Amino acid sequence: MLVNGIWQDKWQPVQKQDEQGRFLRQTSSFRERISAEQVNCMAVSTEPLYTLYVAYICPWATRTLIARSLLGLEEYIAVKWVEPALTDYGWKLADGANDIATYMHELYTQTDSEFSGRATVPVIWDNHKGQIINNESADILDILNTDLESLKQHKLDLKPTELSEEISWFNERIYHSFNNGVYRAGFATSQQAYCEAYEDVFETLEWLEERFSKRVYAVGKHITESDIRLFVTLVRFDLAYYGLFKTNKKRISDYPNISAYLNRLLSIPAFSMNTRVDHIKQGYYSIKQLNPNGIVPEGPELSWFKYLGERK
Ligand SMILES: N[C@@H](CCC(=O)N[C@@H](CS)C(=O)NCC(=O)O)C(=O)O
Repeated sequence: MLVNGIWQDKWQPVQKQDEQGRFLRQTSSFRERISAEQVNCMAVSTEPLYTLYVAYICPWATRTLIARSLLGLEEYIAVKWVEPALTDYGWKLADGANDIATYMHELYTQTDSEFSGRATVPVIWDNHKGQIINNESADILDILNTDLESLKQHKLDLKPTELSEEISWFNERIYHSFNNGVYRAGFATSQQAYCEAYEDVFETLEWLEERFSKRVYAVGKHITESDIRLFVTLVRFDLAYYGLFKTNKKRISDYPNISAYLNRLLSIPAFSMNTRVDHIKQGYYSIKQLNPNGIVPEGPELSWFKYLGERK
């Protein structure tokens, strides 16, 4: 991580803990939006004015990738990605993405030379100013859906006003217990903290299994932001969380209704084309604290790989 703009070489991919060994996620620091005036410039520009920097391993970054594809914003927002495994210098930009920096943390210090904190993905980068404008995936979802409304090539609203309350409720219901719940289990450093998280994860999965006995999508009758938020955790579960994070009471494949829902989403290109099994496995299993020898499991073989084609 960075302290006053200087990379700390004693860095470990371990997150903050409370005194009971519970994992605490850092809050995001760059929270700007894209103004109407900037949107007008984007509409007439011959090249993308913004770039999303992502990791395919990262569920938060993948939220933004799926939204960009679903909304048809590809020509306005470029994408650059990092290599799947975290290095001693944090995320390393992949070949072809490293024209302005070698590591993600350089984007943070190019924006704020005194930055202190973790150099996380996703970020949305202003190509002209050479600065991060936002590094919070929830904001970026909103930027793509709302600020860039007039640029969408697919007329889809990920948070329609009439469903907005239910979407926020659903998002809240799954965030602590499931999206972040798997991380709370994986990074817990006490049995108690792990057990609390494990209980939350499986209580939520039972609730979802029941919910999807009657529903096609998470909220309402169409795809919304809630489907994106749920999908990114579901799709990583059997590949990484079940083994590495010890959330191993059941696999997603053991829940028929949730599996059917996952398959339904994966049959949509915006979901399948932003799912990289190789990055997910290599990335999670490179976390030295949890897997010191770095061995990446060969399995599992999952029936939904059929949706991924060559991209697996
Ligand atoms: N609040 C952020 C969280 C992003 C986040 O935690 N990203 C992880 C990858 S999944 C990361 O970049 N970690 C690097 C680090 O912690 O140093 C968001 O949702 O955008």
